[in-house]
Amino acid sequence: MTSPFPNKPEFTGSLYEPARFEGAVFDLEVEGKVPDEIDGTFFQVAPDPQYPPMLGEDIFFNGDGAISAFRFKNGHVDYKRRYVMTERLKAQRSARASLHGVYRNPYTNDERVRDLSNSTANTNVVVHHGKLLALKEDSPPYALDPVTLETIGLYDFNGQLTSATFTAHPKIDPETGDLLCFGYEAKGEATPDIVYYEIDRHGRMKREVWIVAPYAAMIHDFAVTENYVIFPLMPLTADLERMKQGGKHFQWQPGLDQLFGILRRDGDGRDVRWFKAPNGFQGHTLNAFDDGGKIYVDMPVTSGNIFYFFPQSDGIVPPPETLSSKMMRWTFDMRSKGNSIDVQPLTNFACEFPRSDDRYCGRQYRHGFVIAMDPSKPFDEDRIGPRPFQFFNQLAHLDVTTGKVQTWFADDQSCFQEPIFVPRRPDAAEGDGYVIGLCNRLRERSTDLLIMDAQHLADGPIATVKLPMRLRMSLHGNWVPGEQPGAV
Ligand code: V55
Ligand code: FE
Repeated sequence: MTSPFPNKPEFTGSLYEPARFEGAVFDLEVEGKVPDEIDGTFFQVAPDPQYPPMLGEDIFFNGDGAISAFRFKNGHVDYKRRYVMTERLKAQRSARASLHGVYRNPYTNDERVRDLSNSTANTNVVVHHGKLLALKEDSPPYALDPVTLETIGLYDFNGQLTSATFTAHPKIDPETGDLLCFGYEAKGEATPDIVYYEIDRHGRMKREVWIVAPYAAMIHDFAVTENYVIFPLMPLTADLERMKQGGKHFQWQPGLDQLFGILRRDGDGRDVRWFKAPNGFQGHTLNAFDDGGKIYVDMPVTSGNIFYFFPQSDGIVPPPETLSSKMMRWTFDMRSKGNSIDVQPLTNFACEFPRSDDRYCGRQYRHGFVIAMDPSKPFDEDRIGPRPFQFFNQLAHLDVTTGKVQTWFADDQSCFQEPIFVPRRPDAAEGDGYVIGLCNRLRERSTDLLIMDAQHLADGPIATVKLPMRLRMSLHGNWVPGEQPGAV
């Protein structure tokens, strides 16, 4: 590589300096004891730029997807990491330079990649019908071999995918194993079209429903209950003219409401209703369920734009410390005629990257796990520098039925990445099991994988799995039980 990464927060510090390696470590070092009953693989993905940005600057969301796989067996953990060999990464490697411009603006890319997929495959990884799918919401998935992490290629479900895009936040129906998923900007850049799909455990398309949103805007995560689909339309709009002029894909709109498009799963989409709440930033879904008449969606919300890299039209972004953020329960009354939403807080603190026991996805549930930020806790700013973007210094367990919260704070240098919940056994009670997640030691510039008893987070980790290298900040991942991930 003939030039260094920019000296900017997106590329520096122990959380954001690119890691860039691929490789494997057999039998990671463990402090404490990894329970023998944890048997399966934790897959997750990080944006990790292969090359310094062509335009001299870039956002975290535009890094090339690098997948980590932690294989648990008999108290041992083996590790493997490989990049998704996307069309764009292959082109960059042969040019030995970045060829890509502004995030999700193909008009700013080098001519040499004009006809290639723009996907970085950097946001989430799920296993379904035997394939590891690496997801980015601007494109169809990339399929990989779940054992070797070898990239097979762009995957359109054998021709069944009719949309240009596919979400990074599909759900798996716990009863049927169906993949519940969608695309937004589904007819191409900045289109207001949305498609909802249900794909069965063998990869066959079962349901396809198209709707049109009031305007083109980001729908990052969504929710599915037994009877309904809920699309949170964020006040981050997309505009083709702006893109053609070299501008950003998304722009924050402080004058727009938060919208939620709701349709019946078994309908044709003509029943879609758009509920609204005052301007705010919808985060990731913890879980959701319905009781026939009312729908409950648990999701953190922030009072303003937390994506500082997608400012409003006058360039303004609110300083993060002026924003407030909480986990909220959004209740939609489908029997009402109006379009208002009842919103009640479930926490009094800021949290994100929420996870629940996936066996209860879309069903009435009790246990939630999040990473949280307590600004009153000590932080070694003298040696580390200011807290980086997406800094979370606590792990928390929420009982959404009682409001009880258990937290764990490590120390003045540690921060957490998104955890997963792993049931103790396939038939264990809801929330009985382990919370597993990466923890970055910012002063030591190292990364550990922590294993916690899900019901006793406050006791701290029961095992600390030491990685001999630092991992960059990642996004999402999932647990796949058993020896052969993806066996159908
Ligand atoms: C998000 C992340 C993305 C993206 C769009 O966290 C939204 C939200 C990693 O990329 O492209
Ligand atoms: Fe996400």
